[in-house]
This record gives sequence, structure tokens and C-alpha cells, in this order.
Amino acid sequence: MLIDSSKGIVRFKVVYHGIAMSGKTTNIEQLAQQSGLDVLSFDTKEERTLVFDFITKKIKVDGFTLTFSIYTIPGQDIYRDIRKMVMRGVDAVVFVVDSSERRLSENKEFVRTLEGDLKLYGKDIESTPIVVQYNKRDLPDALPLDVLQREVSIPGKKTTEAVALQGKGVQETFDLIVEELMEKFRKMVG
Ligand SMILES: Nc1nc2c(ncn2[C@@H]2O[C@H](COP(=O)(O)OP(=O)(O)OP(=O)(O)O)[C@@H](O)[C@H]2O)c(=O)[nH]1
Ligand SMILES: [Mg+2]
Repeated sequence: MLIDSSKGIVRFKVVYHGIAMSGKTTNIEQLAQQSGLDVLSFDTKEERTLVFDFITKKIKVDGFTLTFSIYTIPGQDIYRDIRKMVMRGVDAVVFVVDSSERRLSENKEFVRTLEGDLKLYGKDIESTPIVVQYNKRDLPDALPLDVLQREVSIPGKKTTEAVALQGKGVQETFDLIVEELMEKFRKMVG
């Protein structure tokens, strides 16, 4: 978080985390499209994230300009060093879960990966604003919501449902992470 009080600007970093192919890039692309923003992407020929995707979004609240720098991590383990780099300075996380039954154990393990990535920068799951998004709700083998909430959830964190490919739930998820972030910010500044 960066505060430029002379200009009334506060800058936050939001990172979309989660297993490979869970739909992180799709979330950002839809968010950009719905708000008329451009996405900066560094990806492979197969359009898998290589470094990150990036957009910035501005919101005016109480005379402040809040600027959100929004990134995705590359979910593939071969890019773990890059993933860790992208997590530097993170203020809030959207944890994108693939609802497919086949990917349940990977999703579960990745909560620990997120924990490790936060720890690298002296942060923990408890004090970091996090929203868990159950994506790909359209898949025929999508697990029921109550199963996912039991198996892949993070204690104390809110959850959302999405079909990012159709743009469903994308803005709602982003609005929720902004809310969580603002709540923490208000507590910090009193
Ligand atoms: N059926 C379905 N497919 C989706 C949905 N969201 C994303 N996808 C597809 O899932 C695949 C992976 O999506 P990406 O957004 O590239 O996934 P990612 O999490 O950025 O993957 P990495 O960059 O490798 O970590 C693509 O083929 C998307 O079109 C969804 O809600 N439903
Ligand atoms: Mg990606």
C-alpha cells in the first residue's frame, strides 16, 4: 500500500492467486472488458500466464482516489519463482478455485502455497484480506457449493461463485475484495 496524502491517492495491490488454469487471467480480462480497461499480459504462446497480467482500476471514495494495481500469478509450478515475485507487496488476495471435482486436492494444497507466499513477505492468511472465488460453476463435474465450502475454504474469509468465462461473478468478487480491503484500511487509519 502506498499513500500519497498530498494528492489524496492511496494505491493498493490486489493479486489473483490459485491453481493453474483456474481462471485468474479470465477474471482480469473480464474485469477489464467490463470497465473498458486494457490488460497488460506476459504469457506463453498457449496463453498461459508466464509472468503476470496487470490492470489498474481507480475508484473515488470520500475525496480519496483509490488506485488498485491488479495482478495474476502464473499458477504453474515451473513459474514458482515468478509467482513469489508477483506476491511482493500484496495487500489483498482473490483465491480462484477451480470447481472441478478432478482438481479438488490441488485446490486444497494451494491454500498452503498461498500461506507460504504470504509468509515470505511477513504476512499471514488471517490478517490479509482474502476472498475465495469458486469459479467454473458451469462445469458438468463442478462440486456442489457446500462441498467446496467445506473442503476448500479459508477460515474467516468470504466466498463468491463465478463463471468467469461468461463474466458472471467477476465484478461481484472484485467489489467484495475492495470491501474487505477498505474495512482493514479504515481500521488502520482509525
Ligand atoms: N468452463 C469454464 N472455463 C473457464 C472458466 N473460466 C476460465 N475458464 C477456462 O479455463 C482455462 C484457463 O483459464 P485462465 O484464465 O487462463 O487460467 P489461469 O488461472 O490464468 O491459468 P495460469 O495462468 O496457467 O495460472 C481457459 O481455457 C479459460 O477459458 C469458467 O468459468 N468456466
Ligand atoms: Mg493466467
